[in-house]
Amino acid sequence: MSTATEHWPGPLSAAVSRLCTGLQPQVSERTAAGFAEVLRRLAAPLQVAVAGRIKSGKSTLVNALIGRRVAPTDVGECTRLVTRFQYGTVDRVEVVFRDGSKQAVPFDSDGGIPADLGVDISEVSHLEAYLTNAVLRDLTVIDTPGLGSLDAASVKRTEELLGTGEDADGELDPVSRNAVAGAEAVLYVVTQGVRADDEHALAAFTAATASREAGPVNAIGVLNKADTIEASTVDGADDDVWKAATLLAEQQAGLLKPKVADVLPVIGLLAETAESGRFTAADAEALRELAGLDEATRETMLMSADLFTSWECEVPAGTRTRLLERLDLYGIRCALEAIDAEPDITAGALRRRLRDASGLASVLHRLDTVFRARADGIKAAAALASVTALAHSSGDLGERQRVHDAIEVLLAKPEAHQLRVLEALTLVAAGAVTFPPDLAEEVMRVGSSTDPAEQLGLPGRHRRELVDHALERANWWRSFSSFGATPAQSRIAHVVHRAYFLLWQQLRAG
Ligand SMILES: Nc1nc2c(ncn2[C@@H]2O[C@H](COP(=O)(O)OP(=O)(O)OP(=O)(O)O)[C@@H](O)[C@H]2O)c(=O)[nH]1
Ligand SMILES: [Mg+2]
Repeated sequence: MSTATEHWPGPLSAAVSRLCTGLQPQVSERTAAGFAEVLRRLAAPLQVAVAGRIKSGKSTLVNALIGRRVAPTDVGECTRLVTRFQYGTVDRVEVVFRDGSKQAVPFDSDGGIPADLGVDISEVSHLEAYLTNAVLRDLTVIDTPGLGSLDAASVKRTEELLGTGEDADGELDPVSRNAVAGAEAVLYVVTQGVRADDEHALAAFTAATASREAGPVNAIGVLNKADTIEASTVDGADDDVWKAATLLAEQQAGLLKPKVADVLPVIGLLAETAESGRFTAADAEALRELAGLDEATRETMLMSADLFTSWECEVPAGTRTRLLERLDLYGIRCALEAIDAEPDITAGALRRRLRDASGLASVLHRLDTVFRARADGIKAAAALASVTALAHSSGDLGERQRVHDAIEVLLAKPEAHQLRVLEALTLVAAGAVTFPPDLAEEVMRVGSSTDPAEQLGLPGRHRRELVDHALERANWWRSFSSFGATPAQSRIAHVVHRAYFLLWQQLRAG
């Protein structure tokens, strides 16, 4: 296997891969097999699990992210299974059985994974879907089964399933497999009804990441089904659904932090419909007809799903049911308002309006800044954790020492500094090391972006200003680390100082 940087998400992952290849001849066969798996995962796209409670809209969101209605939603046995969506040159789906054997399954007539597979589900480990969709080139999306309050056993099942992952050929023993298992990042789906301190909801989260720590570095939350929030019940929302959703998402973030970087409101259903080609010209026409109804009829119909489909009107009931399934009442209302404002709006423009209303763009942006931009650090950290766990479980003290030493050498390199920043950020976010609020915020900011201006909290400013500011903060954190700080704070201050210093060097050179 080549270790050229372009095969890895970045310089740190490349360094970790060199560490693995270098150590392989010096460790037991069993550990070496584990390293091979670590190497394979390092070169693969970042694995993001979509986790959360039963029926929170995980699969719907997966479809929105991939831009294709491929994950079965609502009913069917597949919603009980882990499905891994990864990039492939030809669309295909495989059932992977517990014994490691595989069987291809055909897509259904709509191009989705069939809700029922026609195989003995108790024998199934998970599904592998290979799709040509470009998003999957640098993100593997894992749909997980929903976990309900009476469903504690599912936690273990998800853990197991994610653990087996692609390694279905049985080369690894269970301990090694567990050491390299788990998604590297999590998109955690909550809905209004879910309390953030619900232990089952959090169990789902832990299950998705298996042996790894989830935190602000590799996890974001979404408050899904924002459209179903009763705005009048939320203080300060002024009867505005999106405002209510934003307020509730902030509350959830307060409860869930530091488990996640942020909680964003989203309407998965609208996002799915707008992104997966499910919104057609015929839908737009039907909406235009509905927009033409008199105000009183319209308002009555929009009062409930029942009234919407059963009320006497020219648009056929079947068409209305279809609209309801794709947009729900909130989406329909959005569309009607868009048509009111611009009667000649095209179907394409209407679709974009619905996409805008779904909040998907912010989720994608966060995925980019939290996950994709950090893929190098996240993957390298996950790989190092696996390497450490593998060495630890080998029982050979000499081997453990060799691995330990190699990791020490790696951590001393400048490219490894981002690991220290991620570590520091996690400690601060978790409250394990406390700082005054403004300093804590600064630590989070430095570690939560790869864009220098954003890291410095000076978006849009001139580079000259950024250079000066980076140096000023580097100096400040250095003196803070030497004077004024507790030992724990001092360690973090040192990391922040160096981050600013490296940033200053980079800005000055660039
Ligand atoms: N109104 C509304 N409905 C949604 C939204 N997202 C998903 N749904 C609906 O909620 C139902 C469940 O969605 P799924 O995507 O299957 O949920 P899930 O979390 O994957 O469910 P399990 O895998 O069975 O746990 C479906 O009928 C979706 O259409 C949303 O944002 N708004
Ligand atoms: Mg599902």
